[in-house]
Amino acid sequence: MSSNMKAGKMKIGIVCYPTFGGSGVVATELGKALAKGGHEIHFITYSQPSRLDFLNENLFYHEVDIRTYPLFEYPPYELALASKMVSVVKNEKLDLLHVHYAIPHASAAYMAKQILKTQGIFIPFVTTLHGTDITLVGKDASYEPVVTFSINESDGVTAVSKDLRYQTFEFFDITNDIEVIPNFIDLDKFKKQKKDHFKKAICPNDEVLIVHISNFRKVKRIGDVVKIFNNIRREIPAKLLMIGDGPERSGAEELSKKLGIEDDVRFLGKLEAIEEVLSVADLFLMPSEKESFGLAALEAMACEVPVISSNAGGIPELNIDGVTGFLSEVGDVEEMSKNALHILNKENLHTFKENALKRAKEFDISNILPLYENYYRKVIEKSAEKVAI
Ligand code: GMT
Repeated sequence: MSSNMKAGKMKIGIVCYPTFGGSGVVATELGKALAKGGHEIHFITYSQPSRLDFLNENLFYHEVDIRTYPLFEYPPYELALASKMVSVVKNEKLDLLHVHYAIPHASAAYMAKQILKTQGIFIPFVTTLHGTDITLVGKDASYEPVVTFSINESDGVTAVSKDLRYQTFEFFDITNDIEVIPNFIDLDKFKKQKKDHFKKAICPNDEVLIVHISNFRKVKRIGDVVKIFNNIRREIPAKLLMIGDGPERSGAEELSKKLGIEDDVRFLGKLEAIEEVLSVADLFLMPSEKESFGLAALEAMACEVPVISSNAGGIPELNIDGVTGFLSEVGDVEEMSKNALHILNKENLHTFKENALKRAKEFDISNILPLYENYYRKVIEKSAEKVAI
């Protein structure tokens, strides 16, 4: 136990993908909030997390050195990560490691834990499951045995929705408990801002503004986004902003051209200040085939934007049908379009916007942060008891 821990504060190492993906965003925002709350936070990643953009005396960043060698066609990242975790735990006297996204972070943490044990250092680790580490990549035979093992060997496991917890028990032979701690939002950052000039620039004739944000992977069903927008645009003047990038982008650009709507669809690529775009949006589209939680939808709701989504995965735990937006079966473009027009009707829009914000407030970071803090303490205490036996 560190001296910090005695004062109620913990020293925590956070491992995540430092990219624009939802798991990296959650890990980074969680670390920032914990640091603001007085805990000492050490990020261990291969590059600076994209949202790690503020200075705090309790926040540290350790870069994983990935050495290449002519023999390696694939540099062994997991080994470099485990070695870095060993040195950070030792040098910084951490109380806990928290790894986000099971592959390969949970197995690297397990390896670090075993190495440290041989040196008389006992470090517990918590694994947070985010989605595709379970529902897509994780259950593939090429990773499944390692994922099952490392979930079962974690000192604590959390999932970002009840559905993801359920899917994990369905797909894997899990003997460990899984705690559901939903994703969260910082309402000081994600709030509707006055950006009238921006709205005017995109929608000069007072068109409604539809927004989609994702990593443009197949599971996001980007084609459905364009088709829904096409149906909306047939009925009312509208513009679509597509934010993010990924393998499905060029196909969606092609589809917009084929439908003759390319002048009303703008692909902006990856953006940092998405809350500014969301501030002027009227509707958010998330027709995903898989979605463990739907963080991008929560970010939209916090900016008072209702959501048209599929009913995949954990989305129904966030978006309430007929209240904050609507849910449809995956691929039901016609129903999604009809529901979008219902929301966009001037008589309904205001109520949906209000409801979206009200719902988002339930996921405010101030409600979720204590769940992580209490869970960490429970895991640290339980593992200290085990060591003492
Ligand atoms: O959505 C993605 O493909 C990115 C992915 C990630 O791991 O970075 O997102 C997953 O984690 C997010 C944060 O917990 C969730 O909000 C997303 O729903 C989840 N994505 C999927 O399950 C497809």
